[in-house]
Amino acid sequence: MVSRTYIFNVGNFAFLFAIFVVGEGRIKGFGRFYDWQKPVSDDQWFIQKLDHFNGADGRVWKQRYFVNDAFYKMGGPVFLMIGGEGPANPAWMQHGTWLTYAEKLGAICFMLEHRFYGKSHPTDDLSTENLRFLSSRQALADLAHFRTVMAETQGLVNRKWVAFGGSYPGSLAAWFRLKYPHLVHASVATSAPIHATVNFPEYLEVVGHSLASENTDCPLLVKKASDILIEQLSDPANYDNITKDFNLCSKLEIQTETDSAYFLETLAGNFMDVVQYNEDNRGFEGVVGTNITIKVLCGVMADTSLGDPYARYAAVARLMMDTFSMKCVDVSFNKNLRDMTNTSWDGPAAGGGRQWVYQTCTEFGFYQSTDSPNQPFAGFPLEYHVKQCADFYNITAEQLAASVVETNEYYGSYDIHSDRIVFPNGSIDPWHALGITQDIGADLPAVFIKGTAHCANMYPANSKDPLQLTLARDHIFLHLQQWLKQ
Ligand SMILES: *[C@@H]1O[C@H](CO)[C@@H](O)[C@H](O)[C@H]1NC(C)=O
Ligand SMILES: *[C@@H]1O[C@H](CO)[C@@H](O)[C@H](O)[C@H]1NC(C)=O
Ligand SMILES: *[C@@H]1O[C@H](CO)[C@@H](O)[C@H](O)[C@H]1NC(C)=O
Ligand SMILES: *[C@@H]1O[C@H](CO)[C@@H](O)[C@H](O)[C@H]1NC(C)=O
Ligand SMILES: CC(=O)N[C@H]1CO[C@H](CO)[C@@H](O)[C@@H]1O
Repeated sequence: MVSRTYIFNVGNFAFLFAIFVVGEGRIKGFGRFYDWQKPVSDDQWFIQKLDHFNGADGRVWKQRYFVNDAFYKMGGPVFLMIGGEGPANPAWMQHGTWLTYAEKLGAICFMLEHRFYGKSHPTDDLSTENLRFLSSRQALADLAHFRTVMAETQGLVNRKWVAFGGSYPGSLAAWFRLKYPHLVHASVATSAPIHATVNFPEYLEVVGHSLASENTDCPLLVKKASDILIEQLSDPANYDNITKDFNLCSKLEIQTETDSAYFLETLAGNFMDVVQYNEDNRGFEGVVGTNITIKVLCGVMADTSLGDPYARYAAVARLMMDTFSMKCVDVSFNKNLRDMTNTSWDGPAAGGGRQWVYQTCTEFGFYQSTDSPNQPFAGFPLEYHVKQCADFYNITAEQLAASVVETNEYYGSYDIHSDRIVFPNGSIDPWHALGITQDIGADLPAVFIKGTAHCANMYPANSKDPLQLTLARDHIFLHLQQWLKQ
């Protein structure tokens, strides 16, 4: 699960949860279903329908999945990790808290890659025409079909299936239980945004609070820096200096509001990424830069030896570039537009950017705008995000608004009528603002973890984890244990 930083040079997208592919490692092989000599992180392929909602369309494609039956005990449950808006990372078949649960409960573990991400290509390309087969509803129907066929072919019909997911797949885990209760016994829906909304200004409010939790001056310094920068942008005479200060790949050009919004969002993205993943144990996924934390960024912002807040903001940008071994940062919106409209599977945004932004334009919104006065950033308002739906996919603001309303009608938003779903969330994570952070009922519990970021409870335990995180993992396990007896 990569931050946005991996897929794009610098994060310009609301990547909730993308996934790194690391090729390393083998886990114990299979005795039962597969050639035991094969490493279990080998790609497996499932024949899937293209369109679940049109019986007259018989087209099929191959969906990637992984299996690990090292912990399976006859009669044990089946764990299904739901893939999200990036390639499914086989590292999760070897690491992660869900495997600790699997070991204790004797579960067999599957992970299904989400359609249109990674190697799961339902169509020849990513044309807007083809992307109409990309939706959470189709993805849930993929899960249902996978679950049904695997149960029959692998002798798992009478087993209890448990769905896991973090971030957008966390929402899918909750909705899978909600919409297909006969197929899924229980779900762990981590850091799941379950309310769709076109505008999501609360995201940056939480980023501000999370920075303040480190140092109350930190968001104020960021605001000062952002204000100075915006003032500088008003005079093209400053562009040479800005280009140098922020190590831009080519001379800054601001011709439209979109150009400046894209530039400012790119710089704010440094803070958004770090806050979203603060101190999460993501090293096993091959993620670099996990030592860049809120503490580090706020340390730079408070360092008077670096100059004024503007100079410190530039120092943060350079620190991020060094960390990710980038020579320079590209802030040209026109280049981004070319990348995002490239429909090839080899294209520069095919790692997930083109697909995920399409899902935001047709289902969720989730636009992290600067529209709230109670946050430190400025310059990338809702209109800027909404316009991209038109620029990239010819989707109007009216279509976007209507589809977000429909998403909430279909899934019920916060009004979840179900049971056996647990909703872990982290207080530092900006996404908790759209999540379930208070128990809906005894069988729909929230686990709100003070001080942790996005999906913290899913990563492997670490001796440095705060006590409340360890307790949260145990708490989730107790729910599962109890539910599996029902
Ligand atoms: C650009 O930076 C240099 C060196 O810091 C400074 O002397 C110069 O005045 C700046 N230019 C503008 C237009 O502010
Ligand atoms: C983070 O780790 C990298 C590599 O281990 C190191 O080069 C870098 O100095 C560290 N950065 C900080 C801010 O600790
Ligand atoms: C799309 O991206 C691929 C791979 O980078 C490139 O070869 C191709 O020329 C691009 N297509 C367009 C239309 O730019
Ligand atoms: C954009 O969509 C409208 C209908 O919403 C259609 O009339 C128009 O041809 C489309 N334009 C492109 C470039 O696809
Ligand atoms: C901020 C917030 O919503 N806090 C709630 C989180 O969930 C717990 C229950 O797990 C509530 O007690 C908190 O009030």
